Amino acid sequence: MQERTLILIKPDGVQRHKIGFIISRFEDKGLKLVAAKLMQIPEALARKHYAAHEGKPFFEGVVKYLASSPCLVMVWQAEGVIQMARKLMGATFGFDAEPGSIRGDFGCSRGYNLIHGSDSPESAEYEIGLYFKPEEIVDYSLADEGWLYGRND
Ligand code: IDP
Ligand code: MG
Repeated sequence: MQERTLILIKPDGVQRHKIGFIISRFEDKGLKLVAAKLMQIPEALARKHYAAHEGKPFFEGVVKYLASSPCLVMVWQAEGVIQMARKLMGATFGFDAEPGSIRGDFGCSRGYNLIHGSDSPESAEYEIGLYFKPEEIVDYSLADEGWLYGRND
């Protein structure tokens, strides 16, 4: 069963010209892009996005960060995409994220971290609903899906 995840290229990723590199990682992995838009996220929407972190010491800071400059907002789809995307992203901040991961390769900040990815099916559903209407998500097959997602059983 294919699932979907919300991926944002955050303000530093857009400003640091990393859109192409980051999308390449997802395409190279074989994941399928099903929705995308560039947008300046209003502060009220950033608060909803990070609602699960309300009350934590970094909440106001991360809300300001997300709303500070445009983001590329995307939905990616594949079986197991949520966990695969989290692994491609790496640990929360570049200073201790694994080399080979997006955060590990492209950043060393302890505040900015280039990318957001949903952490569970429940948060993916909530987060996708904040940014996209159902009809804005494109349902299609990749021509090589049989090879990309093939099994032996
Ligand atoms: P994640 O993005 O790896 O899932 P979360 O713990 O869900 O990390 O935190 C959400 C976002 O809040 C992080 O991506 C980061 O931008 C910010 N954040 C998390 N912890 C801190 C912190 O200790 N200081 C500053 N910002 C933080
Ligand atoms: Mg998170």
